[in-house]
Amino acid sequence: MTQPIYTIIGTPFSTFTRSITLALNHKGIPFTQVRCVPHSDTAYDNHPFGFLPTLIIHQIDGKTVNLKLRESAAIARYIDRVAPEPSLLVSAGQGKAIIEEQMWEFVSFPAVEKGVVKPRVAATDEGKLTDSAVREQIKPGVEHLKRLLGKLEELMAGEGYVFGSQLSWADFFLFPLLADLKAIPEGELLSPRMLNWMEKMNKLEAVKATTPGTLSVGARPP
Ligand SMILES: N[C@@H](CCC(=O)N[C@@H](CS)C(=O)NCC(=O)O)C(=O)O
Repeated sequence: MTQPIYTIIGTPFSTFTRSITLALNHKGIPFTQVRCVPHSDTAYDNHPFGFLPTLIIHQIDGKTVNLKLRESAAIARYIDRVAPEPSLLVSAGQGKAIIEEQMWEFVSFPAVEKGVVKPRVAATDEGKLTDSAVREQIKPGVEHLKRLLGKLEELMAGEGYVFGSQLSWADFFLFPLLADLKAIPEGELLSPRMLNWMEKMNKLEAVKATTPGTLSVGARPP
């Protein structure tokens, strides 16, 4: 069997990495995944700041290049260019999009992981605090996240995917974050609209293929 021409550097536990592997799976692009955590030697070997993910493009037009592409937005643009179909872009008029670039507003929501999911998981794994003590500790993050989720929902179409009937990068960037959130007690913040959307997402083959190794099934990195 020939080796895939793409390698993704990053643990399946990483939400940005999962956004990219969701798209690779959805578009039927074979890849190898190297599981590592941010700021590990492997991460630094492939990314100047030790972040995840990096996409290694081994060949271009049959020529070996082993090019390292960093930043998930850059990787998404590359994937769209080499594999435009099935499209993950939205057109003006889809869902609440007035212009197509609004889709890219959905690529980064640090409030989910930094303020809530990471401290909750760290406290749970440490096992020293009661649930109510953890809740007290992360209260400001939870309040902030509550407001963010409300605003996010206002930007989403009333039903279906983030932009209605068209599955897009917005879904693939948002889903890993909210799937993690759903796995912890603060998942109670998710509204019926968000939960319906997640149910729809869970039916996708790409979501099923990228679930192992994530917090949503209780895994830990790498
Ligand atoms: N802007 C980067 C962000 C990637 C990112 O934050 N990845 C996380 C893992 S999901 C990471 O490497 N975090 C390390 C850190 O924040 O120090 C991208 O879009 O690729």
